[in-house]
Amino acid sequence: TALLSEIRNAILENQFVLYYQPKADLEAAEVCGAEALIRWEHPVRGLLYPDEFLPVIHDHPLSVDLDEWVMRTAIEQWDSWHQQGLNIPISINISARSLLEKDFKDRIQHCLGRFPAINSSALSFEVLETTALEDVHHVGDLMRFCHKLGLEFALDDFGTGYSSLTYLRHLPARMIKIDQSFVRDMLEDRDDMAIVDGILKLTQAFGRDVIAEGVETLEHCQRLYAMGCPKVQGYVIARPIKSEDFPNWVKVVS
Ligand code: G
Ligand code: G
Ligand code: NA
Ligand code: MN
Repeated sequence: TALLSEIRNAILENQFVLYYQPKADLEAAEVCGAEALIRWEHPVRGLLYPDEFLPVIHDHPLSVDLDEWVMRTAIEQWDSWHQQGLNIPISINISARSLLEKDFKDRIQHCLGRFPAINSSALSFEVLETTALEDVHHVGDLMRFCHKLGLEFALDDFGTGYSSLTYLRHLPARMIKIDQSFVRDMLEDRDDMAIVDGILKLTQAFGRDVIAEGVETLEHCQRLYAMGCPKVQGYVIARPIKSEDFPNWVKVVS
């Protein structure tokens, strides 16, 4: 389609940008990470969000090219912030297609090799739980491979994949991200609260780290903290921030 070639062109023309949403550790009272979220500065249509273009390249080889652009850009960003005195790990979202691509390991090593200054703990990958479940053994193997390089994985939108309980043991992701759909209504909805509580107990039993997504109010923060979930991401901390504004935001909240 026309949009496909427009996207291909937009990668070459550097029309994509990454915004960064902070992750907070309420216990340590610090910013413990930032998730890179892509946007398209379209020359005619203005700023476009992922839901307007990622579905077009779902499962298409272009999504691998875009992921590679994101990886390279996030590493450069980390390096630039590092030079400004910040040391904030960046996570990037990896598409299903990249993950299942045979040369993904080579791409990672190639990318890291081009930036010898980067500490591998500065970068981590987020993978949708539903994607990981498509090929648990392959993705589990990839996670182990990356862990040896020092790169960690997070299982994103956790709780939406239904098979969480049985498959978690085959997926050695360090971090579990509780899907925002459960977090949003947990204070009013007993079922959602039970799911959040269940995920927290599960991650604890499996020795994984956990963060709640889509946290919008202080009340949510207090409740999550009391339940043993001090890590939060969501509008209550900040909306996704432009890369050039990020260092100043960190300075203001620190
Ligand atoms: O803020 P937001 O609208 O950016 O993100 C919507 C969804 O798009 C998120 O659920 C996220 O999984 C996905 N997404 C955001 N940025 C990227 C990216 O750089 N690569 C991939 N593959 N997915 C992304
Ligand atoms: O699926 P993933 O978790 O990668 O995507 C995060 C998405 O959720 C992005 O679209 C981001 O802009 C959005 N988001 C982040 N924090 C909040 C929040 O507190 N509330 C809502 N409604 N959306 C959020
Ligand atoms: Na994601
Ligand atoms: Mn995410």
